[in-house]
Amino acid sequence: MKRYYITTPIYYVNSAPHIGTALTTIVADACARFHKRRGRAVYFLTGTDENAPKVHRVAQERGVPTQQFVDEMAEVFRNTWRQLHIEYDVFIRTTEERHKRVVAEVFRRLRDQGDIYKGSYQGWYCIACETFFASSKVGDSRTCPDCGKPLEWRDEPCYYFRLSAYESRLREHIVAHPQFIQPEVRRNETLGFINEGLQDVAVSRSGADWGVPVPDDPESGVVYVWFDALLNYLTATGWLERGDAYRDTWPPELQLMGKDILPRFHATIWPAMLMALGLPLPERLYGHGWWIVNKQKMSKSLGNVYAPLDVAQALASASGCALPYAVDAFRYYMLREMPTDADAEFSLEGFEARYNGDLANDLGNLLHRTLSMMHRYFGGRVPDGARLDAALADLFAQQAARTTEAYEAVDFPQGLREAWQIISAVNRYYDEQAPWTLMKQNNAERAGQVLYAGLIAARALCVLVEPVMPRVAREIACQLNIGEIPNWNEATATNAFPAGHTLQEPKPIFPRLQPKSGADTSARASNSDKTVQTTPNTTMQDLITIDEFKRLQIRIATVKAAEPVPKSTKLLKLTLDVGGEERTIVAGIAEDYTPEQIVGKQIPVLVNLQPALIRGIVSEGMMLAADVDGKAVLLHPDREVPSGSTVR
Ligand code: ME8
Repeated sequence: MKRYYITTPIYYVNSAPHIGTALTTIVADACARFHKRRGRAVYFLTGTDENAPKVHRVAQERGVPTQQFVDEMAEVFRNTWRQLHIEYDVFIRTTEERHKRVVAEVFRRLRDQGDIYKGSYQGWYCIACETFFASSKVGDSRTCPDCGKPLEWRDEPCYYFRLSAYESRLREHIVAHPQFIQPEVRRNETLGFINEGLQDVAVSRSGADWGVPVPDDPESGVVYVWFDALLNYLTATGWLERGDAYRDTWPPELQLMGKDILPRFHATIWPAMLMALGLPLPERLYGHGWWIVNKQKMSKSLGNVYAPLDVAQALASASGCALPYAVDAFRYYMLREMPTDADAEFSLEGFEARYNGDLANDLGNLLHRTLSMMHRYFGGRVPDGARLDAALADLFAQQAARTTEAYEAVDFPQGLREAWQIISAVNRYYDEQAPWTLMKQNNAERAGQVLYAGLIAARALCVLVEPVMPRVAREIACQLNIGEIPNWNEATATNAFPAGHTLQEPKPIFPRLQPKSGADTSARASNSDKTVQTTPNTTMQDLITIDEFKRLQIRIATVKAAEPVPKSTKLLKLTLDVGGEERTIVAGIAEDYTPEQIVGKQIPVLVNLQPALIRGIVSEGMMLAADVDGKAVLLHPDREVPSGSTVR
């Protein structure tokens, strides 16, 4: 049976995954899970692009053998994906022998049939983009038209792929298959790119010693990394090795990538290579937009590159949310705010707002308040005669269908908006029907029916969010006590909870993040049975990195002398010994300690604080003490330590 074949790009391993790389992989994982849950056999491929010159260069700069470097980095990618709940079927690495055999074989075949020919190359190369540019495309600045980095001049004999010969066939294919390139904006970009005229592309690099050697002509160096990398999608099917059996996956139904690598590579060179090989083309190429940070492209030099796990971990620490659910919350944010046509701004504030608003207030609260009331009013058992009002049943089914349609179109923001309509409908329904009032009026039967809507809605959400938040979905299924996550097309079944079905005690999945100050604009108006969840007292933006912490130099000082500061009731002037160095500091502890009580004591002091003039005294640091209801309480080492000892 043909498997639904989904791919991500294979990632350059010169640096670790960031939120941009994670976006494509999370989108692919959500698509794979969605199609699996709809009953398709899925084949989900990701991996690493290891033969690139820039990868080799970074390994050399670090003084590590390149093979060792790529081995280590491939592990970093695998670990990151595992921790982000990515469930791929195959992880391919372009340094694998089976892949090198495919590259060599394709190169040979195309050369034998005249689609690859020998010539010479004069032009510019961008190492960052691993892309050749004809002189005519490069301005006087000699910087890359795509990324703006300086270009390298190349003048070398090389092989060319006859891309120009495929120009009209490519155009015809794109025009005849509106599904082939999505979203529409990328299709138009690609047609624009092709209409400028396709040039043959250099597909070998002489003088290079890392990559797949040009077959039968090693003097010509190695195969161009993009020609090599694109073929990973074919290698992973077992083409060359499995006879016709590779067709159980080929061609891919969905190839996902960022917008930068769609028009030039995946929508032109790649299908042209497949046409040259006589292979069917992928059905759909989808190019999402980019995450930008503070309106700028992410870059190491700007220091605005986020590592996905750091973001999830920070949320977990700040909110008290268990890490697997914080990871799912991160996945939710990635997909809810996913840049589709245009680029989108990634921000921690935006993440917090989605977390508090959509997850803690909406989804978490729907489950929590429904289960709480079921326990309070019905001892945690579904009462007799509970059934769903027809209007709600229709609405749930309609929203599930809309979610399905949007997920099918890789439009996760829309799909999630549609699914969340179910939550809003139940919240409105609770407010209108007020089960708490019904209970006071001794109308338990009607109250049970109203709460039954919450159960059906929570179960539907469990199904509809699974592709996006797989661990949260499992937890919802567990609290609803329904065992396995239900099948996709039974998401809104109205008879899912028989009378007497027991429910678990509710446990908050998404503890709220405390707003920094003032009103929390992300929170929705509360209604009467609002769940109270634990509130930590730090928000994510309050968290500092370990590097920021390391800038603080805290040492143990011994207090040599202490005296009151004239005309002040609060301040003491302390003379300290910090590892043989004498320092003076002014400390606000005179109301809590007399000079006699502090002399001889060992205390922690922040020694790299900018000096300050306080009441005419230069204070060269700050002592650290516990603050108990505004009173200072001294901190001491457990035992006497050499003065000047570092605190870390
Ligand atoms: O291009 N926002 O690998 P890569 C969203 N090895 N997506 C982003 C992004 C951002 N800020 N930054 C990068 C390569 N990406 C090649 C692929 S496939 C045969 C070879 C996306 O590691 C980018 O658009 O540079 C691309 O889809 C992916 O990360 C990998 O980028």
